[in-house]
Amino acid sequence: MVYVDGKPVPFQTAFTAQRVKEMRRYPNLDGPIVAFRNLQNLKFAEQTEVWGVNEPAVRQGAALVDLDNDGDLDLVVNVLNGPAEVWENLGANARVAVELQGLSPNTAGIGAQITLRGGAVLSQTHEVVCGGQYLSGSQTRVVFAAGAAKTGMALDVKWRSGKRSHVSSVGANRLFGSMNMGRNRS
Ligand SMILES: [Ca+2]
Repeated sequence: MVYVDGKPVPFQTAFTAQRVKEMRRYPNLDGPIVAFRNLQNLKFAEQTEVWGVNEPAVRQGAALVDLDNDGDLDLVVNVLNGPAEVWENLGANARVAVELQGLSPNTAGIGAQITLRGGAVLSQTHEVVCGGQYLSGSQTRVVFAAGAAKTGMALDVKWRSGKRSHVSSVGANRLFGSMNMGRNRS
């Protein structure tokens, strides 16, 4: 029981009344998912309407995951007071995917740095992370843009232990998942 204006009110009633009051004072600020294309010259071009992600809503967390296992990362977004959204990546550009298999307990290779050389740009590096995003966590699979390269790329992995793995003659549109060559420490 709480007291409102000196009168006893059940807690749930008071809480609901306060929430309604706040919602009226601060209405939703709906907006689109703002999307950009990397132009590879340190510039980005907005693609929000082109990619059809301009439906206004209040979205909070977003996670990248290859739901259909076709090698590109799809997008899952939660929506305030609405069903979650799943956005399929329909891009057909060549890519290289990597899924590390570390030793227990860090079986996903969290903290490892993966570098692809010779792809869309001279060098791309991505660190495998677990969580660290607002209200969401993405799949630990890492996807790089291969660009025009069909083969001849190289992958380097710097594990948390400091050990390194190397794969040469990497071809586009492949998933590399067996790189358990370094003991990881969480
Ligand atoms: Ca996909």
